[in-house]
Amino acid sequence: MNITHIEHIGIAVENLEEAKKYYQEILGLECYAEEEIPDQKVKTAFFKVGQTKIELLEPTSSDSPVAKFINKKGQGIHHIAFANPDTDEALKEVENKGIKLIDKKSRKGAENLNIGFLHPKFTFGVLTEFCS
Ligand code: CMX
Repeated sequence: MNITHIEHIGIAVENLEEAKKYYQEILGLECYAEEEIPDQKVKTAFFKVGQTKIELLEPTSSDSPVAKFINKKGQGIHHIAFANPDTDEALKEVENKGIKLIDKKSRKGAENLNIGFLHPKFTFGVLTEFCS
């Protein structure tokens, strides 16, 4: 395992435009990209904080994993994403160590990254993503 840094922190929000105002106007961060990811049923907005990004996630449908999360737990930190050189290798490695995966193989996420999720039941309640 060769995790290099926290690539991003995903934050579930009900309304992207409202949440963006807080990051822009109160914290003074710049939203450098917005993207819809139909596969994940979310709209995203990105802010850079050093090497790490904040990824705001608004669900685009009521069966989006993010909509389910908000209904159950409310708005807030949804996942943490660790950068590493090869997501497929990292997924295989943790699976061999007994961690249940959501994604057996990497798929394309925001910013064209190769992403894969680990199940929060096996990661002490934190939905964990690998990305490369
Ligand atoms: N963090 C911590 N725990 C979470 C969670 C999260 N983000 N999302 C769900 N859970 C927990 C639930 O609270 C629930 O716990 P209990 O069994 O104790 O009640 C359990 O996981 C099962 O959750 P559920 O609501 O019943 O929903 P599902 O089983 O349908 O799905 C999960 C759960 C994690 C497999 C699903 O949300 C998933 O596949 N997530 C990964 C994909 C994703 O989140 N994509 C959006 C991000 C987009 C991006 O960044 O690219």
